[in-house]
Amino acid sequence: MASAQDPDTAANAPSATSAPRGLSRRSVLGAGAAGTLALGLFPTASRATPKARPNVLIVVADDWGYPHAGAYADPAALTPVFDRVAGEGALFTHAFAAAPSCTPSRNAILTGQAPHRLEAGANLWSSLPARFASYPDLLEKTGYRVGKTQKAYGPGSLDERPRDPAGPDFADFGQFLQEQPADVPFAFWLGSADPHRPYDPALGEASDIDSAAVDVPPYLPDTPEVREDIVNYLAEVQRFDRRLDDALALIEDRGLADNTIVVVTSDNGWPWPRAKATVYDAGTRVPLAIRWPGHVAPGTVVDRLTVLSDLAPTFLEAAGIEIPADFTGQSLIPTLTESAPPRDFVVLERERHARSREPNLAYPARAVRTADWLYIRNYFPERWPAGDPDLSASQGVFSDIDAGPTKTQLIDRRQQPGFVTPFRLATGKRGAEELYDLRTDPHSLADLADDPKYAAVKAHLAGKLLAWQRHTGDLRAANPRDRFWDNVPYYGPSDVT
Ligand SMILES: [Ca+2]
Repeated sequence: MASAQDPDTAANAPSATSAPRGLSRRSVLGAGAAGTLALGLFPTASRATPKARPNVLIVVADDWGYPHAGAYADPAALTPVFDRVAGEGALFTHAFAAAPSCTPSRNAILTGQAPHRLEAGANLWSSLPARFASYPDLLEKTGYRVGKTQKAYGPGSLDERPRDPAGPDFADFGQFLQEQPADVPFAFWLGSADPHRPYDPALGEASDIDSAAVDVPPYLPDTPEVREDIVNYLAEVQRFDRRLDDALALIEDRGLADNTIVVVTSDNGWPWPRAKATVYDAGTRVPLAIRWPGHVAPGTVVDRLTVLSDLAPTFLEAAGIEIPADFTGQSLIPTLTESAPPRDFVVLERERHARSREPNLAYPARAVRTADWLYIRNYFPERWPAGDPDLSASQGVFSDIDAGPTKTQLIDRRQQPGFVTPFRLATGKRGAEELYDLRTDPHSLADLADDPKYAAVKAHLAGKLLAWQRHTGDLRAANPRDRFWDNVPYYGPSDVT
């Protein structure tokens, strides 16, 4: 068991071990320039009153990856509304989904927990046992009105719960607000299907996005077809951004903007080979902006490592509610309102994504992401990381990669120059450990795990991971090749990725 004396472990440990909150924490840490700005503005748990409690609006894209926004200087993405939210609040440059897959990532956002603590909920198309409370459930108990529209929890079965853990469903945010009482705070989840595949080429053609300007990362072949595929993705990102504009207009027209925390993010990285459903940055690193007038200084840029399980405790603390001691996420309020100490690492993970390996096996992995390094443990390296290559035609191949023009071309031309390496990077088997120096290799292309020069770094990061796993009750700490997630029910169709 890790001890509280171990700063590396405490950096990403359950909130029970973190410093006291509110004014006591501020006095412990001292108030820097940002803290001075915020001092006295944040309603601490002891001072919050029902009327002061902020509304919470989270707007969640589906498969929108970092750095595909204007605020991150992407050369082709057009996201003026996201950029505005970030400029009026905080832009996070190192935010990570807890898992590179819809269901476990959304579960982590909703519960404040690392996916491995959520039993079946670490898998795609799974279930979430009722004993895991969501932040909307906890807010509702203290008087918040909660609701959601479109994709929130899931995909998966809700048979074990009374309703979606994000709250009751509404046709849209406008309908929800029409019924909103004046003196009651709300928490709303605005889900979107953008920019999840499949794409409509007409949307891309109608956009102003320049295919010559798009950034094709080095793990993909740079072809006209891939560029067009990226344009079509960015067109859906742009559509998501317009929808965000509509939501902001609704709260601004009603005079609610000043007391509403607006969070804009995504559930996992973009749906490309060696991206979504991997624990490389392309699968886990996501856009994140948080606007909270009067609490977060405009133009704040947060480089601190952040994981989306941090959002639930953030919302609870903002509402003046005690954060459950077993949350692995950490409230972002100290980061947003004062100078929080650096976080040494975050842990990212995956279990079963699509139905991709007969007989419906997972590809379990855990990753330690520091500012400079990415260390990965693959617990079943004999399995195919992107899915079996030899399934029947009806089920497709490499089914952890979403179907689309890039995947089709990559497979069709896999033996041609320019495609061999991207195909291997996307589909080839991986070692039991991987190690990447992100300072020189931001796309994690050159695995250093077997290089003796890096043995000490690898051992150091492996130690951090194991300590954190023990601290958070990950069954893979004691039994790395446990079969639990291979065997839990899968509720999705067999041919969906
Ligand atoms: Ca997703």
